[in-house]
Amino acid sequence: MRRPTTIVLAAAAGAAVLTGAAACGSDNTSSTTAGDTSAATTATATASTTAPAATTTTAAADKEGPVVTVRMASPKEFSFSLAPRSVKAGHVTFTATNGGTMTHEMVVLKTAMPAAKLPMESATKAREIGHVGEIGDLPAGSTKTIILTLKPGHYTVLCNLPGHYRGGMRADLTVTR
Ligand SMILES: [Cu+2]
Repeated sequence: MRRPTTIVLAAAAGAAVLTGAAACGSDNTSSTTAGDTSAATTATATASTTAPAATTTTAAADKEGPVVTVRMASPKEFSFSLAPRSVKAGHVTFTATNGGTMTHEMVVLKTAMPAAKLPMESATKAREIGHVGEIGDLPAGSTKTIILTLKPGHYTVLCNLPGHYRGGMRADLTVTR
């Protein structure tokens, strides 16, 4: 029944990490953390003191994941660019800024189709195959953010307001393991 104080601290830190992981729905993060916590419990007092600090840092970095900056309507009204164009799988934060003079949107599709080759739903809109998330109407001059959980693969990001996809508002995004 005698438990060193450090073990208690390790368990508390582990619980905090699990709570954070549950909030953004990542099974990977929580299972990894559980493994680390039990390992820490059986390890020496010295080892368990360092382990929770490391896992807490990882969970914080995982929470929002890499950030993709989406530049819309700048420098031209139908300009559309992503930076970076390749990110790691998991939670990905999209921050979209509409630098133009009309409303735009940002739709994320998981599809092998290159951004420039989507099938058309009508004369003015692309078909939204593999839709995984979107920022709806984004007024001129505003910025919005969404966090999506993305699996590895090819994605097309576009504005699908009538005529905007054809106008050039589309970009490829690669998600790696
Ligand atoms: Cu648009």
